[in-house]
Amino acid sequence: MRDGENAARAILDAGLAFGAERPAYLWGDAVLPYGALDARARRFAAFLAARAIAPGERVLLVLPDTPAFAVAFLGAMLAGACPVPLNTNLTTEDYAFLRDDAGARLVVTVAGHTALGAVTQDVQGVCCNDLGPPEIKNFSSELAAHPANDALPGFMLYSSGSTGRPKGVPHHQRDLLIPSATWGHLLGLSGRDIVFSSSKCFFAYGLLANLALPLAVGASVVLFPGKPGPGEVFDILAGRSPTAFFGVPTLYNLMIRTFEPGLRQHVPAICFSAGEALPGVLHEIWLELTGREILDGIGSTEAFNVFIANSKGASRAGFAGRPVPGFETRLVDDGGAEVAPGTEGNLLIRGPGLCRGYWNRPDKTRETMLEDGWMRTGDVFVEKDGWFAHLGRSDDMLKSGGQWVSPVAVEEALLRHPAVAECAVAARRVNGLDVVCAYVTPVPDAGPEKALGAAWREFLRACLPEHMCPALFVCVPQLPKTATGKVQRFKLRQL
Ligand code: 3SK
Repeated sequence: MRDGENAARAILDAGLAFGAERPAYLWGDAVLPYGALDARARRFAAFLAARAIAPGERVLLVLPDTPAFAVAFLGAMLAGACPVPLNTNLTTEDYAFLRDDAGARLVVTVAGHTALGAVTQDVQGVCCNDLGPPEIKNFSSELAAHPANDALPGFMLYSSGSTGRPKGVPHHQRDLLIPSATWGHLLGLSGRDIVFSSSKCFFAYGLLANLALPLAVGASVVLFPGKPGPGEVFDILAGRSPTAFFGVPTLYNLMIRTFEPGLRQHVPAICFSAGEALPGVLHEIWLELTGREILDGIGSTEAFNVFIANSKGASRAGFAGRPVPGFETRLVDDGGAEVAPGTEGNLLIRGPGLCRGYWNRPDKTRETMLEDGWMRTGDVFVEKDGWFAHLGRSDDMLKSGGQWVSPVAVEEALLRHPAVAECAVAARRVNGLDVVCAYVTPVPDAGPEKALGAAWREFLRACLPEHMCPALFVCVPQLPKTATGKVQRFKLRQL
């Protein structure tokens, strides 16, 4: 990309190079071709300029997954403004907080949405239908793309983390183009692909899968405005024949539990998983049922990319994969010293497109963004022969008998028991001491909790060292999860 080149212009041009008629977005029975996406985004840019939205100004997007999201996101970037996609399921107070934190004067949403409660005398609201604000259809003006400027935020996402208030993660405009040249290249995505992601556009993973990766190569994207359950995903796989599916471990687990042999033919060649460590057992069962690998990987909002991933034909169950070409990795102890090979350590990464600092949070920036371009990911990994196994978030690691226990490793073993539908492992305080506790959702009609606990204890003793075996088993009807499907282990610790 040339210096100063507008990244939204570049990504639209990349898609348009395959022909204006090629479908960019498919949703319901409708299709939005690349040519129409481009025209709408340019009109949206002019529409923002007419509302005196300045370069670098944050524009909140509270939009479900329909083409209106892409029109508003790319249109705002074409105008040089900074789109800020937000979770569509927040409260009015949350939107007011984020509006003030981002210093936004414009909220783009849909009619009747709670986010309209954040509109004030000084903050405008714009309502969209599936294709963007109805006004832009007849908007006569179109804006030439505003040059990119690294001194201004190009787009910004909010990272909620497990606790504390959300942090704005600003990215330069050009960071939008890096994932396609790195992770997308590893996946081998091309203009022939049709992608579908269960993760929503307002999350980094969803924005990558629904916009940054596919548009850069002229692929088509199937959008689903709600939160798809396993049945809806299978309907889309059967009805739209995507060639690449981006999901999360919880959803793959549900899909495995409801899988029917007739669905095998509809499973795409690329099945990717991120958001949480994929238990190796899910990879193995999926491969057996569908004949397809699940490519696990790990990314972050701060990286706006996946930086460790498995690749097609060379995946390993139980491993997040190898560093994506372009990224460097280091595993360090709490003092920052490199750990010995085969020892667990905190993962640091360095590579193109990482966030340079949080929005108005110098304290958090200092903790996370280190010298020489290295960034703390907050994840603990162990490396074996170049392959990285994810042991959990550093906050979730627990100590038992003076030794570190990876909740991910215990969950992986327990999930292999036939009476376990889902499980999560966290420390629980008993008589002033932390003990390993497994929270389990049993399969239906699995039997009484006491007998199950005894069976699980015996099962794990046969495959895990003593210090990793949970001292307690607690049955729960469901596990607490974030909107992205990540288990909230900190909530379990509070039970
Ligand atoms: O949610 C995640 O962990 C994630 C995965 C891939 C890319 C980006 C993100 C934030």
